[in-house]
Parts: sequence; structure tokens; C-alpha cells
Amino acid sequence: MKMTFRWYGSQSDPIPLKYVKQIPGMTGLMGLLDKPAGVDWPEDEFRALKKEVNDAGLAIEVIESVNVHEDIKLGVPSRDEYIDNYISTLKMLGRNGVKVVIYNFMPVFDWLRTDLARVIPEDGSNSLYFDEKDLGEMGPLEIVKKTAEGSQGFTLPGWEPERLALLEKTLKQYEGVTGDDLRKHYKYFLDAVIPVCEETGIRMACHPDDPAWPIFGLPRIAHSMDDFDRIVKLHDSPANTVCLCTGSLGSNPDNDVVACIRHFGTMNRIGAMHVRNIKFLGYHHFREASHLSADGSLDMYAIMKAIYDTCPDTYVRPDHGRMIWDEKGRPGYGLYDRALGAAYLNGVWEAICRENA
Ligand code: DNO
Repeated sequence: MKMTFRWYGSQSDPIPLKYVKQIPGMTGLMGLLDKPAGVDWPEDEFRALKKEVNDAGLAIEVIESVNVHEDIKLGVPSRDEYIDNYISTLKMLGRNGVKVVIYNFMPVFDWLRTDLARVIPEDGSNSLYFDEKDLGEMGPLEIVKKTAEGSQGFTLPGWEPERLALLEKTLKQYEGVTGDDLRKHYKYFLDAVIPVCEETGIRMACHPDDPAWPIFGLPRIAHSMDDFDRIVKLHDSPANTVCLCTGSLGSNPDNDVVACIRHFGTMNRIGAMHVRNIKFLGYHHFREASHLSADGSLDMYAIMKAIYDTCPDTYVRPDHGRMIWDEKGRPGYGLYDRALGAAYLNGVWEAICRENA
């Protein structure tokens, strides 16, 4: 298991790399170049990022994310140009030692929450929260406005301004697009990029829909074990893998997260893991919890044990953290609680390794 940390680049992330390095057991980043979807990433910029990260004593072998342009998901003719750029980016990343590229195939929205800073009454910290009832009459445009207002001035992953500027138009384009259409467009994309990954030694890792059900009537095709069984077969290759996010899949109690890890781990189809805990509060209603099993509804020991048994060499990151100790930062991506999460997961890992030595 390689413990990593999501980092947004020195222009955008207030957390210095020195602090990341000081978290015990931290080996590297899940990092990115901040580029709009569809752009061919410039090699000189990536090399400069890699040097900065390596100079801090950290690796950058996982990219999160190279976003997929909406035209690829919509299957319109302009997709070919964006796929060419994606391929060129993959080749460049492969040349520079990248092993895993995380992405998602969610139409329009990436993750969605109804509150970015819901206070946890027991201890006064706050965390990301979702209650479908709070969506009420809110449409996609209102939820976007609310999310932007709660973002503390940070760009949120998946909520980039260029994406939101086109929101109304994009929503219209999706009218009438079904899950089967989306899967067809997805296969077209995978058929083009996976052979390149095989040549360059990169594994593509698809992140689940978050939360794990359809929203605003948009088609979503990546939120259950069955969905991912179909995805890994769309283009059957060891380079076509899952970024198994416990909090995203786990937002739906019908998903057995541990069974999913064991299933895709045994198939050698887990490219990366996001490990976090959530607390179920009711139907389509949850908040994010600290990583400690007792604080939420997911069994972190069983999750780490499933990783140990089926994909022990994978990349792991502590996923979203709460805001604690009065930290002000990007919602879900502060330093303190994610550092605690990493330390906790490393402790569980050490115990599992010792017990099974
Ligand atoms: C949210 C993240 C997602 C994830 C993308 C992967 O916090 O887990 O935005 O990075 O879906 O492309």
C-alpha cells in the first residue's frame, strides 16, 4: 500500500508540500495540473510540477484527475479532437513516470453535497453533508450557486468555473441521453485510450458517482458493483481499472464496499483507493465522518484488510477530512483531519501486516 495525499498545486493549495511530507508514512501525491477538460497538458509544466514534488521528497505517480471533456461523454463529433488530446496527455504522463490516471465519467456534475460545512453537534467540527430532502425545489443551477458560495474561495474539484459557465447549455445537451447512450460513448473513449495506456504502462482508474445514485435525472452509470463489472468489460484490459472510493460507493448502504474491494481487487482491477468514512443519517442522507470506524458507518478495518488481501500494492489516499481545529481550507481537503486519517489508516495497516506476517 502506498499512502498518498491529494494536492492541488502551489498556486491553489494552501498546504505546503513540506507539511505533506511530515505526515508519517506519506510517500507521494495524487496530484494534477490545473487545466480545463480537453486540453493537452504541456510537458514542461508537468516536469516542473514533478520536480517540485520530488524535491519535497514525494512521488507523483498518480494523477487526479485528467478530466474527460463533456463532448466525449455526449458522444458528439468534436469528441475526437478531445480524445486525441487525452491520448497525447497520457503519453506525456507515461514518459514522466505516472502509473495511474484517475478520472470519472459523470455527466455535468462530479460529486454533489447539499452542505459543505455541516457542524457535527458532538464535537463542533464540520464536514461535507448530503440530504436529498434539502435539494427540495433546488434545481442544478441553484445547487451550483450554493456550492460556490460555500467553497471558501477555493476552486472545488469537479466544480471548475469553466465547467459551470456552460452549465445550462450542457444540461440541455443531456436531454434524452440514456445510460445506454452514455455507456456507448464511454466504450468509444476506452477503446481509444486503453491501448495507449497498455503501451505506456498507465492504468486508468474510474471514480464512482458520488453520491451513488442518479441526480437531477442525469444518466449515471458508475455507482454499484454491477456498474463497474460492466465498465471493466467495456474494454477488457488490466489498464481499465476502478478508483475504488469507499465514501462514494458507500453512500448507498446497498453497496457492500468491502465486497467490492475484494471483487475488483481479486480481478486486479483496482488502480487506486480513496478511503474515507461516512455516517448514514437516513434515506439518501449522510455526512462525512472522521476515518475512525466507530465514528461512521463503514468498517475501516475490514476495508484495509480487503486491500491487504487482494490489492496490497495499490495507492491509497485518506479521502475527505472534516474541518477541525478551526482550520480554514478547501472543503473536504484541509490538512489536519486528512493527516489524522492517514495516520489512522497506517496504524490499521501496520496491525494487519503484523498479524498476518
Ligand atoms: C471529490 C473527488 C472527486 C474525484 C473525481 C475523479 O472530492 O473524490 O472529485 O477526484 O471524481 O475524477
